[in-house]
Order: sequence, then structure tokens, then C-alpha cells
Amino acid sequence: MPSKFFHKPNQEQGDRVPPGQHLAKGFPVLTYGATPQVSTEDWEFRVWGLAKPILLTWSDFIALPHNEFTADFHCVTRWSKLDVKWTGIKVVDLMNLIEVDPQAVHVMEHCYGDYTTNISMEDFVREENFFAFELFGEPLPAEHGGPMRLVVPHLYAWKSAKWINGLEFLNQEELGFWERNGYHRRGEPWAEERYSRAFG
Ligand SMILES: Nc1nc2c(c(=O)[nH]1)N[C@H]1C(S)=C(S)[C@@H](COP(=O)(O)O)O[C@H]1N2
Ligand SMILES: [Mo]
Repeated sequence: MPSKFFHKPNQEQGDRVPPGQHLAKGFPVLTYGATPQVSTEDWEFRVWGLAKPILLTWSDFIALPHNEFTADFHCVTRWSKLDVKWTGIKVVDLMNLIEVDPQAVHVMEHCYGDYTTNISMEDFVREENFFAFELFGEPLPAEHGGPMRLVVPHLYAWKSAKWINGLEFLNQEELGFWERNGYHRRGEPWAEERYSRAFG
């Protein structure tokens, strides 16, 4: 169905669009609540829970190796955007700085603005996951999570925390903001892991 907001994928792209998703025009912004305005001077990133606590400033964090990433982005509200270009820092490179207790099996992602989302260690510590600070060659705009966000390409985008400012390592699964409000605990787009129960 032709629409102002979505277009039909061609065949090669179609193989990359998970079931129940449409390609978005542009790059929609999906935020619950207000957009936090955080400068790189003020930005801080903390690690706590089942890991040796650390506090990184922007200059500490940005000193980690930079990489270019091209990743598809799937929002559970049924839009997808293919080939998003980011610059960022691999999760595995950050993890080299963190002494995690072997008991840690889950992670809570924390953000400015108090958004949270949960992820298992297995889904979090992957070569293809990264902290992004540039989008299409420009500093990451505040509405897309700037100055720094997480991107987890293999899960629905609510796991890709914008304005990320901390990781809490846990010995069991706890639920983040949307997960407490009915979203699936894991959110794998190819399996359509959208909601765990009806809203309302
Ligand atoms: N801190 C925070 N991170 C967030 C959200 C949010 O509301 N707050 N929304 C999530 C959802 S539902 C999606 S689809 C993506 C949207 O990212 P975008 O606005 O850059 O498209 O961010 C995710 N990360
Ligand atoms: Mo979303």
C-alpha cells in the first residue's frame, strides 16, 4: 500500500526487513518523555552492581577506539530503517576496561532522563554492538540520543538506549522501563518478540 510515511522494500532490501515491519522514510525519532540536553563536558558514564565501580568522563570514553558501523534499525512500532551509518565505540572495547563479576548474567542500561532497558550479557557483549556518537558523519543529534547512545542492531531499537550514562551488572534479569510496561524481555525482531502481554 503506497503511503506518505512508508515505502515498499525492493527484493534485496526485503530480505532484510523483519516480519511485520515497513521501511520508514527519513529517520523517525521515538522518545518517551522529554529529550535530555547533555553536553559532552557534563556527560558521565558509570558502572556499578556486579562489577568494579568506575566513572568515565567524555574524554575517557572517547579515547577508546573509533569504528564506522552500518546497521539496520527496527522499532517495535513497525518501522525499520536500513543502512544507518554511525561512528562509535564497540561494546567489547569498553568491556576491556570493566572488571565484571563472573556472576553477572544481565545488564540494566541507564540513561539521562531515567529511561532504562534490560539486556542479557549474551546479547550485550557482542562484536557488532556499539556506543554511537556520530550519525551519518555528524555529531549525534540530541533527539537521536546525543551525545552518546547504545546501538544493539540485532534487537528491537528500544534496547538501543539514547543518552546512555550507565551500566548496572546484575546476577538475575530485572525489567527496564518498556519491559515493565508490556514489551518483550528480549525483543528479537525476526522472531517478532514484540510484547509479552496485552497493554491496558
Ligand atoms: N533514553 C531513551 N532511549 C530510547 C528511547 C527512549 O524513549 N529513551 N526510545 C527507544 C525506542 S522505542 C526506539 S525505537 C529508539 C528510537 O531511536 P531514534 O529516536 O534515534 O529513532 O530509541 C530507543 N531508546
Ligand atoms: Mo521503538
